[in-house]
Amino acid sequence: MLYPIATPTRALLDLSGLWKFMIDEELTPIDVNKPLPTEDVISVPASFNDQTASQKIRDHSGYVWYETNFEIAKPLRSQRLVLRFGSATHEAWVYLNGQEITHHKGGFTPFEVEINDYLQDSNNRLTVKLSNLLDYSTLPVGHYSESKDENGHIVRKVDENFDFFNYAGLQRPVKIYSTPQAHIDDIVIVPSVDLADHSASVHTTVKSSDDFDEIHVAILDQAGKVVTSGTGEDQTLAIRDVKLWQPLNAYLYTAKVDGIQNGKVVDTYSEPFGVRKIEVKNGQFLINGEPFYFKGFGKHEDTYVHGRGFNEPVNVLDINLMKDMGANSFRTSHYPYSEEMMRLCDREGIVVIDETTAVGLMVTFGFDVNMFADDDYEDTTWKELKTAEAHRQVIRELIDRDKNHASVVMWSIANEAATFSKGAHDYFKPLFDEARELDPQKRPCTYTSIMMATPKTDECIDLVDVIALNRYYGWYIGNGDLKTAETATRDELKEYQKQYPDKPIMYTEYGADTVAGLHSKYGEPFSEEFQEDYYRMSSKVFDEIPNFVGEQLWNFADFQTKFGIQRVQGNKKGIFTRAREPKMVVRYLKNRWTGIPNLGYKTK
Ligand code: BDP
Repeated sequence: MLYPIATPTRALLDLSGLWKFMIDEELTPIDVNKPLPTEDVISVPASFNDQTASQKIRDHSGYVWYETNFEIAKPLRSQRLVLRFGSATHEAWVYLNGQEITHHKGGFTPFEVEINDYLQDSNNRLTVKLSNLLDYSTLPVGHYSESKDENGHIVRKVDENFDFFNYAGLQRPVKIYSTPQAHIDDIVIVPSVDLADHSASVHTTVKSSDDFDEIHVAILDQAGKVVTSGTGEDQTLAIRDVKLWQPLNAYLYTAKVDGIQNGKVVDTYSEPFGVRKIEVKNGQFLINGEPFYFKGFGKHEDTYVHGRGFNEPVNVLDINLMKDMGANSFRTSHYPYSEEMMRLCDREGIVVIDETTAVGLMVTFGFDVNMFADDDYEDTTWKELKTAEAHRQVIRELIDRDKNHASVVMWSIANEAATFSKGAHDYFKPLFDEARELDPQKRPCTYTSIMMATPKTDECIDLVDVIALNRYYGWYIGNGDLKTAETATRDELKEYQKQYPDKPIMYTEYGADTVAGLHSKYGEPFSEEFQEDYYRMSSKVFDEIPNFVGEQLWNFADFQTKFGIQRVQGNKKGIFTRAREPKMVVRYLKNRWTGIPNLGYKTK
């Protein structure tokens, strides 16, 4: 799916701003033929939750309504007009002038619909009903329950089966774009690099409305100069003296696609792309033929007031903070991030592990890891969950959206699923097959593994190209005891290395809750000293393991979660606070990471 942009043949309207907003109390039905019965407003794009002084609205589980009015300039009415949501969390029913025009489930991927047939000459009313409900059939996974209040009204409850606040709303840009009737629908770009020859062949496939006489593709360099061009829906173009997209040293070409009718350009679209080669070989993760070392983070889209809403200044700041520390990568834990962030990473040379919304796929998830030691413990996840269809859908939509991004080097199919439990392999095998089949660039695939999934118990390691571990020795296990944690970390990594000598291993989570400003002469847990000691211990072990190809710590910044006795206004494992102030450990990590080359670490 193409990102919406203005081009010489396309106009773009942004519906950001104040929309009418109300929660649905489910007392009287809402009539979509009339304006919403409220004067309250909310800002779009953003989560609705933190824009209110009312706890009832903030914590509402169920349905909410959004409404805006817009005008379309007359000259545009002859064009094909498409309404596009960057996302709508988690399920949306969309009405234009009272008629339902589309429905979408899944809160972190875009969807669009043609609106010409529903438009009025003026004062178009766009109404959106959203649900923030999650259950055993959705991704993310929530425990859903219903009860009745004293008046017999339904009370819905979602207990998140994951460790982040269930922010919802129109969290990403809502836009209308125009195209001519004959239009380009999608562009697929697959570069193959010949490293020895300093050349690349770029395979482009253009999907269109089928009424062009000819499709023309020109590849422009960063200065806008045409380096090669050709004609055809499906073709391979050669680039000599190719400039590679490298980690933290990005070079972007542009594929300028023209749809031609009677010798005239009718539709045109420009897609930026990078040329780079990704391989997993001999226990290493290679970018452009050289071993890459991941330095960076698991993150969240989470900021004050915006909630999980698009916050571009913070995205820019986060990337700058990462680069300043010598970091080169992050994972989009635990859902696809905004398209704007992916485009930013392409430009900045930030390497991304792109994750689906598959989080919470373990029905017994909790912070008490001791329960797993119990002989009677049995995990019944794969008997209970009905997420396979939603999972297939998000894989399809994520790959469709992000397939051309140079920054994306690997897909994470799930976070901390019960891969140790009976039925896991049957569940995951078709999903990995599908991802591999769908990705035109054939990137490696992984899932991030939960602590209970060990070299002994994990049933799905054969499915992954890279072993990605989320580990909390010294925090959830043996809290405060870094000596024992060091041994456990080392023993487990050695075991993985021994059993899977050809698979690269990395940490995709490790960390310790740390209250900014809390200090301890004794290095007690929650202090800034402990956080630093914890990371020093971990780094030491990482450097001993030959196939260890990267460290992405948990978390870039403190973030909001649901309530719980383990959370004090959220998760405090950030190395930055939620306001992006550095904790003490940032100096240590900056020092370490600026000393580790992006390419060739341990081999030079
Ligand atoms: C892991 C999850 C992550 C949590 C983290 C933690 O993948 O979402 O926030 O641990 O407990 O279970 O801090």
